Amino acid sequence: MRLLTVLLLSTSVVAVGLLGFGRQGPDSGGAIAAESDQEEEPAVREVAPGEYEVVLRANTWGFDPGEIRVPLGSQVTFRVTADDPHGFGIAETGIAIWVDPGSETVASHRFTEPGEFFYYCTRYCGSSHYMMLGKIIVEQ
Ligand SMILES: [Cu+2]
Repeated sequence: MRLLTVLLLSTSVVAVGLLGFGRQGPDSGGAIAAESDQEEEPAVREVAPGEYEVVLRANTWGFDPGEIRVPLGSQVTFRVTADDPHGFGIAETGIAIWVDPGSETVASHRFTEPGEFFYYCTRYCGSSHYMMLGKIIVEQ
């Protein structure tokens, strides 16, 4: 009986850990998934001084756009949609989200270091999953 309890408890811990996977850390602006009927075309636009919005689409196997340029210090909000189940992550920012077809997932980050930051799929999606890469260039 005691062994069974230990097994059940450890299984629960693993399950909670798995449920948490794919969500992002608290300092990245939160992730919100919302149903969306209309998909906007991929774009990068300045919505206010120093604030950018990226409409990003994940597909098999790539991202559109595949390259984004923003000035140093920009607050960037990523609105991510997908044609198939995919993910979106940027290691240096703590952003690691999952994206499902038919919904939009939003994550935000302020880029305070210049350089190149790669984004990638965070959810195994098939043989070319590891090819799903894009690049953000933060210009000084
Ligand atoms: Cu993938």
